[in-house]
Amino acid sequence: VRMETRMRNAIANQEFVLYYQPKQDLTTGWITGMEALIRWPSDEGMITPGEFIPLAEDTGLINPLGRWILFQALQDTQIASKAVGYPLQVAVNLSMRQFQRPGLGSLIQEAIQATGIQPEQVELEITESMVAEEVEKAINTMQELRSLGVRLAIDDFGTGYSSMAYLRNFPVNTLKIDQSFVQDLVKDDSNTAIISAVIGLGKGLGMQVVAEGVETALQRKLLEEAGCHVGQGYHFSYPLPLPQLIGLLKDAQ
Ligand code: G
Ligand code: G
Ligand code: MN
Ligand code: NA
Repeated sequence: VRMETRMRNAIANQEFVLYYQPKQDLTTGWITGMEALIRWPSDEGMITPGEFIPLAEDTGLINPLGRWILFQALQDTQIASKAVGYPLQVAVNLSMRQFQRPGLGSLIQEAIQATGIQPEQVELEITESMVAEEVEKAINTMQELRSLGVRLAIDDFGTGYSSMAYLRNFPVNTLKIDQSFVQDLVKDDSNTAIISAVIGLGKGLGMQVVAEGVETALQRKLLEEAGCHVGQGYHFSYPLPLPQLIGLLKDAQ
């Protein structure tokens, strides 16, 4: 069967699953929220989003799938927040096509109302390449989203088109430093110049700075010393199904 048909059926049959990777405040050690990462369990094992998100984009299936992701992520966050007794933040990745589609604001508004989540608990992740094409239009969309009270993050920062000059015009709350920068932090004497500069850039613009792909205690330590606010990566936890995430959050309390 064609992949497209399989995907269409999988959406209808709710075969997709959201995993959640915790984010830790590096100063307090508290888990303040998590990023939703989609998974597709199949007979041949997990199909990764790297394999099906591009196809979902090309076929337009990202629209029904993206809608499901938003509603599910916000609902799961409500469940997890109630289980632990404090409001968690959830970061949801948007794809290019979702970001460019008219009506995204209404969709997000609808998901907020349906789940009763506070808008400030929701962070939408976009990438540099999504805003590079038509910058003015992208800024308008970002402003519309911010007016709903949700947060915005630039994901994979440092890998895309260098929109550095535009960055200060983007109404974004968070800068997520790409994991390639974090992976360069390998030795005690390793040069932290680049990552320190990126952290300084984000902080200078008043953004929360999140480091992705933190895999070791040393990386965590160097990031904290460089003033990074939040860490995410295998050092803290792999992405987990909701029940395991709730278990981890409860153990951490
Ligand atoms: O979790 P990781 O391998 O599995 O994710 C691979 C890529 O897929 C990343 O670039 C990530 O941003 C993207 N991705 C993961 N989940 C989602 C999602 O729910 N929506 C979109 N648009 N992209 C996602
Ligand atoms: O593009 P985006 O940043 O949304 O996707 C994050 C990707 O990084 C996902 O595929 C996720 O599973 C993966 N990931 C999360 N933590 C780590 C980590 O510590 N190391 C590596 N190599 N990948 C990670
Ligand atoms: Mn992301
Ligand atoms: Na990223």
